[in-house]
Amino acid sequence: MASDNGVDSDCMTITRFLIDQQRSCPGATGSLTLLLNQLMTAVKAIASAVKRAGIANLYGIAGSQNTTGDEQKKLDVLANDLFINMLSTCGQACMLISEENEDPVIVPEENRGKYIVTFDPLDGSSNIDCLVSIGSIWGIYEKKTPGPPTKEDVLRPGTEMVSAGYALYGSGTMVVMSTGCGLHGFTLDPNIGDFVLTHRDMFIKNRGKIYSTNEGYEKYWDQKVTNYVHSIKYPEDEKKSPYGARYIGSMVADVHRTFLYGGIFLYPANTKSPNGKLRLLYESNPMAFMMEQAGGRATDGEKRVMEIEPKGIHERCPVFMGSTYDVDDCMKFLTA
Ligand code: P6P
Repeated sequence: MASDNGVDSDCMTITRFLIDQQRSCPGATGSLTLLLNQLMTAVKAIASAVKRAGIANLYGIAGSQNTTGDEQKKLDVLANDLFINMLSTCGQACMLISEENEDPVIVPEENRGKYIVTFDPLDGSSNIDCLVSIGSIWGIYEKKTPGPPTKEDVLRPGTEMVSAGYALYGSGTMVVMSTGCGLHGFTLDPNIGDFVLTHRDMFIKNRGKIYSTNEGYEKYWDQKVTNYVHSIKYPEDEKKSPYGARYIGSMVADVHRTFLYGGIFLYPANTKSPNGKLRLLYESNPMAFMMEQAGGRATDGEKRVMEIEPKGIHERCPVFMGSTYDVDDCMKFLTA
């Protein structure tokens, strides 16, 4: 409980929460806690840069392009540098997979640890200049093979992840993460410059009233996707009201709302993007890991996203995720 001067003398920070969780995880050495602490430093620095962007002239195109040809904005470059510098110097990671880097970043041998981190350092960056919420997404694997890290060490299904999380840079800054023991949300308290637990044991409703997708692409969708979306916009039962539509175009913001309010987020494959747009290793898998921890579902239209065997580190996949009953209803149309 906050005392008079707005500081809770017994606040549950992320670090304290992770140390508590570590105690109940046999064999935990504190290595993941140290890695996540460094990751939080990157997140706090990005949050500060996002808030200052307009004043500090961090908007605008940095001139370079990332692996998928997106124009890189200055904040994208800064966020990527922060993730790489914080994670490659903490002695807990051996390889980093970033949306912004064509090839894996191999940590110098003297700094290597046992974890592999996949991340999108600033997702939704096309929204930066209009102040719409953006985010960072990450997934963590433990390297299981001897010798120097290679791509094969991370081309594994999401079921082998040990942790996943996202940061949301919006009206406030939140981190939502899981280490496999439930999904928990932490809010940045500017009074102490640290994240404090505000959403313990997040669970998604088994059915919502919101669908979230870019309907501008309906022309390119498979008919089965159109049939599903039509079914929730024009319910057969006259007494049922249609689902509401909410789409921000920033995955972290759209999925965060889905966690809190329920419903379904979908980015289907379409004739322009035969595998969908979202990347498996550092967008869909981390979100799928967290969605299942929160009691939700995440599929690619056929199977669990986390069962996909990746072939490439920048591979894309279709995504249908959210409340179990909503995803199950959607799957009935997709598999009809
Ligand atoms: P579209 C942002 O560029 C992003 O990678 C995700 O954050 C978001 O969900 C998606 O693309 C939006 O894509 O095609 O609807 O603009």
